[in-house]
Amino acid sequence: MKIFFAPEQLLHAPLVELNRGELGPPFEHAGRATHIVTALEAAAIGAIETPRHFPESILCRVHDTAFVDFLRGAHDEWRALGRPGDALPICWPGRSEVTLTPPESLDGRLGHYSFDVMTPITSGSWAAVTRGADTALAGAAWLAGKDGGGRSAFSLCRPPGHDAGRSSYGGYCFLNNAAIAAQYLRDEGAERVAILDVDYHHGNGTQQIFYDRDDVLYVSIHADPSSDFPYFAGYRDELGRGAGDGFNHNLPLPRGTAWAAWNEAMDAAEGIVRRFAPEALVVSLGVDNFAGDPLSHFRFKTEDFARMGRRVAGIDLPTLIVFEGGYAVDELGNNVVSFFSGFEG
Ligand code: Q9C
Ligand code: ZN
Repeated sequence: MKIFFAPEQLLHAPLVELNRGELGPPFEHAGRATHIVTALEAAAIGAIETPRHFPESILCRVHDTAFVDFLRGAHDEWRALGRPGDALPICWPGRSEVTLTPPESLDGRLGHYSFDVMTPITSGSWAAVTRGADTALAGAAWLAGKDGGGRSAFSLCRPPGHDAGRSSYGGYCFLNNAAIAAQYLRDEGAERVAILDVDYHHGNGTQQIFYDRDDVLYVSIHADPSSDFPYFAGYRDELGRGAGDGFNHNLPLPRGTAWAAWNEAMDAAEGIVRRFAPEALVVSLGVDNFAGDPLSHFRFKTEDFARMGRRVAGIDLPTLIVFEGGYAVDELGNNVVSFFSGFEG
């Protein structure tokens, strides 16, 4: 397997996370990525390559320029105000008082662009997330035959991306790595690109970015948002809009779902992808379906990720795998290695 990983991604280092009313250690931390790197090396899944730098303008193919500018400067602004620690929002526009203009105040903009309180902007966040995008883009370029090339690649991105929208961040995500990669594949000539999201959580950001489009299909299997994050998107009746009508498919499953029921949902997802006849597939891979995941409520065993990898390989398309969630740190490496043993098996 061709693997891309930029070590600068470790520079995003949140100090605390608000969880169930208490400040505690962040679930999304650099150790997630280092554990996976160690496991991939030990299992000899493939050589790990550092991605090249792509022009920042590529980010704006799927993200709003003002949003990108905000992310770049937010922590410097925070420090310039004499504040310690991580930049966190304190308030959001209420449903009936939405202003579409980002306020001048940093606190106003933190509330304007974020949608939750668990995604702090730290001093190293910008370096990390831009190199995360490079990691995804290097994988896409590999598929597109730009820098050598092949039929599959793994972009080990961290922090994750699929909750970040055109101009919104949250769910530990800042830049939408999978969306940036899918758009790059389009720009390099693929007529249709499918995104299959198998993270435990719905990828509300990816859905939003492509909701009006018929050239990028989004299909997601995830925990029912009526019980789980991101709560406000990911329902079955969200099918796309305008030209995009019929090109967004959500397959929510109840808490407690184990391999057999997930696999049936995968039958449906595969059918939807095949009917679309894409030239490339981007997989948002989360391993938070794992039974031992501290944030999730599915019941995958480590060997079920090999089955998942087998199913993804069976779709038989040029495939870029982009890493998303998974928080059972001690088992993360095993679960990712299991996926690739099935994918390549
Ligand atoms: N404070 C990804 O897995 N919510 N995003 C848990 C605990 C976590 C999920 C609440 C939602 C983030 C990419
Ligand atoms: Zn997740």
